[in-house]
Amino acid sequence: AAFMVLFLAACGGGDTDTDNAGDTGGDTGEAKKIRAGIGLNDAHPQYQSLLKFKELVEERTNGQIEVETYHSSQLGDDRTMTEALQLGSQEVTIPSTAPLVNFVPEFAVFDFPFLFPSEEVADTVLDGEVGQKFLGMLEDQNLVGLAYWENGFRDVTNSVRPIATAADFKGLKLRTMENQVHLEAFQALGANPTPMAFGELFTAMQQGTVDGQENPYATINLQKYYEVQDHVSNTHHIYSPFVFLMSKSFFDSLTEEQQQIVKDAAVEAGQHNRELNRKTNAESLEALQENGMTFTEVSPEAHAEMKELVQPVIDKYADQVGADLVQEVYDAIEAAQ
Ligand code: KDG
Repeated sequence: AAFMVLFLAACGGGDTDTDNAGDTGGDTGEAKKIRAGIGLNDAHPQYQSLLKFKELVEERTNGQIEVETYHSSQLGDDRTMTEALQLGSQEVTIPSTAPLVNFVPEFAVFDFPFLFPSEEVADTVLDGEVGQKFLGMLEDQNLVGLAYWENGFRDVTNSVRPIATAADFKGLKLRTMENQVHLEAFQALGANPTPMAFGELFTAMQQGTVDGQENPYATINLQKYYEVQDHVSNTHHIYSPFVFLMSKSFFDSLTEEQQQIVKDAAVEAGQHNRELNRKTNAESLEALQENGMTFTEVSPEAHAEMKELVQPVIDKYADQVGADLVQEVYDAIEAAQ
């Protein structure tokens, strides 16, 4: 019932508002509103998990905090939404860590190709001391990192040729996220990459501005990229974390109890997100083939060659991140295995 009242209130149902005020505790003060936006569409596990966050927060605050959810870049892309959080004109977004490097350069370590060997190791490292240290770095940027969610291992698709080895990248126009490590890594593989916001990607592939892109299987399937792409390979070149971000000025305006509620809800909805995401990713490769894409397996030897080609890019950015911090991440990965 509380949900309905909020929904009606959000739709401008002024009359129903007062009728049901008692249900939400709405007469004890004005509800605070969280506008939460993401780039992926409403079929994606990220959005489904954002709905879980909404449910937990509205229930636990008895409607004192209302969550409005937006998908498909309705409020902007990862970068512009993060800027809106800094300005206080939006409260929540859940970007990939890659575009966050434009705000906190140290996050670039998570863009090192082939860094995490598995999702489980990523969970341990990100939820552990090192991962939390990176979240702490967001504060200076007027951002609060409440939890890591999962985007997942990324795989390349394109409409020119199947990719089995590094040589197959030659000359391919690939869209990358807005991140220098990704850009240079694909250049090192021989591709011709272009950074672009997620919301522009489908049209860019449709119009042939780019030949391909890279994203987890779930995204490729749920965003219907198979309509404009022919080939998919298990390049698994990068594990992409999401960060659940809140505007710091908004977070600071909450009571301590409310801060704890939003933090717990972000973590719990994040657990749900990881489970759902893994299940969806596992099911999506088959779905992609049913939807007409050819699947090409990258051999361990071909993976090793790709790794060798991108190593100079990793070395270059290890300097930027700082050798000690990079070592901390490597040690945590080692310890988690
Ligand atoms: O909602 C998340 C998206 O905005 C984005 O992070 C998805 O991986 C992504 C990409 O390729 O931009």
